[in-house]
Parts: sequence; C-alpha cells; structure tokens
Amino acid sequence: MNPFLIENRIFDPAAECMDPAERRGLQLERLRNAVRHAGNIPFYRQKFKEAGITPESIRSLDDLRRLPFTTKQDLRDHYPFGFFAVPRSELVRIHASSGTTGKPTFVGYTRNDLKLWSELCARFLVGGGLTPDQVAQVSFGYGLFTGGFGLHYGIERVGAAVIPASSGNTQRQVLLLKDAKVNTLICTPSYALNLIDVLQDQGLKPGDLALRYAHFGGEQWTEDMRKAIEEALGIRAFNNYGLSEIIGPGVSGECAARTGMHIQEDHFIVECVNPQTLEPVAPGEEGELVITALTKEACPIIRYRTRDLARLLEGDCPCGRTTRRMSRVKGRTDDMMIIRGVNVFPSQVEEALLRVGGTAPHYVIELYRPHNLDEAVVKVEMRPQEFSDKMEELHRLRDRISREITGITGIHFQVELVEPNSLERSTGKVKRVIDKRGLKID
Ligand code: DLL
Repeated sequence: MNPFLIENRIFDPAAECMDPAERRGLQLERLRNAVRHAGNIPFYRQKFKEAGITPESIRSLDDLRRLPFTTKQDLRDHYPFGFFAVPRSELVRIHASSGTTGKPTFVGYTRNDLKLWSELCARFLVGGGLTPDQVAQVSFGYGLFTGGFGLHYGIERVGAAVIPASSGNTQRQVLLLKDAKVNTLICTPSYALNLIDVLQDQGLKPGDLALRYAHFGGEQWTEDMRKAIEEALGIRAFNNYGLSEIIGPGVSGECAARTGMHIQEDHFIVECVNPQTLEPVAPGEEGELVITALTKEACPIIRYRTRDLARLLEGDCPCGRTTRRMSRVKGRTDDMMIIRGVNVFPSQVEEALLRVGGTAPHYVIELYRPHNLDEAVVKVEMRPQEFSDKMEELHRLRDRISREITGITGIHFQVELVEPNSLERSTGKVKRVIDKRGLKID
C-alpha cells in the first residue's frame, strides 16, 4: 500500500536524509561550537565555569547531559536582551514569545539565522506538499509572534506565492481563500475552525475552493481535530512544531507519510526528560522536550526546557528522511489541569468530544472550587442544524459526552451544550481553560 496520499518530496535531501552516524558527527562538532558561542552570554559563561565545561571537554554527544538547563525564568531574569550573543549591529530582526502575562521574551536573529529559519520552514512545507506553483495564505499574525514571518519566508524560499493575510478579519480571509484560489492554508488549527464556520455561513463547500493542503501549528490539537478539519475543508493537513525561544516554527514538521514530526536534527538536539527528575525517559516514553539549538547566532540556547510533553518516536519513516521524529504535543506541563488530584489535559477532553461527535468542535473548559472541591465544566457548542432537536436527544448526547470524558480522564465533567456561535472564536492561539478556582500558579 502506498503510505503517501501526496507526493513524497524532500527539500534538502543532503541534510534530511544524511547518514545518521555522519549526522551525529556533525551534531558533536556543532555542539562544541554552540558551547563556545554561548560563552558570550554571561549566564552561560558562569554556568559553564561552575560545571567545568569548555568546548574541548565536549567529547561525545552524551556530554550534552553535563550542560545546564535553561528555563523560561532564566530568560525572564535577563530581560530584555541578556541572552543575546552578538553585537547589536549583527541583529537584523527581533521577535518575542507570546507571553500570556507580563513582559515578552525577546529573541533576536542575525542574517544567517533568518536564512536558516526560512530553510527549516521550507523543509516541512515541501514535505507537506508545497510546490512553487501554489498560492499559500498565511493567516498567522505578522508581528512579534514568529508564526507569520517565519512561514512567510519559508514559502518564498520554496518559491510558492505567499498571501500575507495575517490574522483576524475572517470574512476577508474567506474572500481571499476563494478569489485568490489559495491552495495551501497556514494558521493555527483553532483559527481553521473559525474559518470553517464563516465558509459554511456563506454556503461555501470544499469544491468551491482550490484549497488542498494546510500546515497547522502553534498550538496543541488532536488527531480527531485533524480529521474534522480535513473533512470540512476537503484538504490534507500537516502538523508543524516550534517555539520562539528556539527559532519559531521549523523545529519539526510532518512529511507526506505523517508518522510524526521530523526533527531538524542537523540544527537542533531534542531530548525527552522526566519533568520531575530531569532524567531521560525510556525510549518512546512521554516526557518534556528539552531542546538545544546548535547553530543559532543571535540567541544560542542550551537545553531549553520547553514544558511541552511529547514522545520521541522509534524506527524509520518510509519517506527516506533519516531524522528522528516526535509525536504530537499532548499538552504543556503548565496547561495540565489538576482536578481533584488527577492530571487532565485539554487534549483529552477534545478527544472525547470529537469521538462522540454531534457537536461543533468549539469548546471551553471551566474549573471551579465551590466547597473546596474541584468542579469541571465543559461548554461545547451545538451545531446550528442540531440545536433545536428534542430535549431528550440533547440529554442523551450530553450523557454520552460526559461518559466518554470520564472514560478518558477518570474525572466527571459537567457538560453544558451551548448555543451555536456563543463561545469566543480564536484568531490565533485558542484559550481552552478558564480556571476560576483561585489557585496560585507559577
Ligand atoms: O507558536 C511557533 C510556531 C508558530 C510554531 C507557528 C508552529 C507554527 P511560541 O508562540 O513561542 O511559538 O509558542 C510555542 O506553542 O512551546 C508549544 O507549546 C506550542 N506549539 C507550537 N507548535 C505546536 C504544535 C510558536 N504543532 C509553543 N503542536 C510551544 C502543539 C505547539 N503545540
């Protein structure tokens, strides 16, 4: 059976299909350089000194484990530019991470960093079907967020035509999709849901569009959500992963076979550790991803604790790339809800909702603590065509959802079926959890 539903293409075969032993050699050489270069940053200079680390003392890739971790707090402690390793004159761009509260975390790029970034984005875009004859619409925000500009230059690097639609104004986005005969859509999966609503409101069907592919990233989504979006748009959707502190989008992405996201290992080393002990997890087990950027000039970063939970996958991919793959991100350690002592991820609730079906894929989770006991509510939207159905059927649907969620999470959620279009729509990254318990979070 052909494992590819689209043509299997590789942007940079020399890098992506490199002999693994040769790649490990390259990583070791680059790791030494990264340690040397990171020494320009006082934080690392101090840490390396304390641990007796010099570039020459890095003799094998196992020595990576001797290097210090870097956390978001470390970056915050050196706000604004304490993690920049080059003189101001070498910087050509500054972005910032999407901090939920407080100050942003700035990240800088040299000219070489920008060149690398567009190549890394081109790799996963080509893997997921982008060709020079296509039109691609970028519906990520253009601004401090790395999604818009990162993907924009990746598309140009491939040679396709980019429509820099940016985020928001969904009616206009739909007009562009239709009239500019867009083939490839690029945004967060939750924004794709928003677009689907507007398309359907306008009576547009997949056949009315030239859309065939989508590249989604920037937030967690489930396999069931992929199926729902693919069906609604008549497309093939690919997952890509990255974070501003490392480079932005381009750390990893799916190929035509969609058996996990290929990590761009010539530029990044990804470890998977137990978030409590910080020891490596067993092969194939879930843990927190820790990423070292091997070649970044402006902001080299060593063993960055991403807080993203995922698995590193074993085995070869039929596409011919030799790079290690990672699973979908299940959630962030800081998105994990602890409800009555049980760890629950929004992705598990999403899985239950989409498995039962019969509702729209729009939901929000609210947590309360009325009598010192946690209560979890999931509000999920009805589809317009089903909203006026009989009460009895609605009750049955609610019970089915509730049972499915309990089956997956072990926790009882009160299910509220709410009116179509009553929940807030996302234009970028969706907020799935509203915690009203007044707990202290870090
Ligand atoms: O979201 C970079 C990006 C933009 C990646 C566009 C892909 C596409 P930040 O704003 O710094 O950067 O947020 C990074 O988003 O640590 C993950 O928690 C989450 N994330 C990014 N991609 C995925 C994905 C960008 N494919 C944070 N699946 C990361 C799940 C993702 N989570």
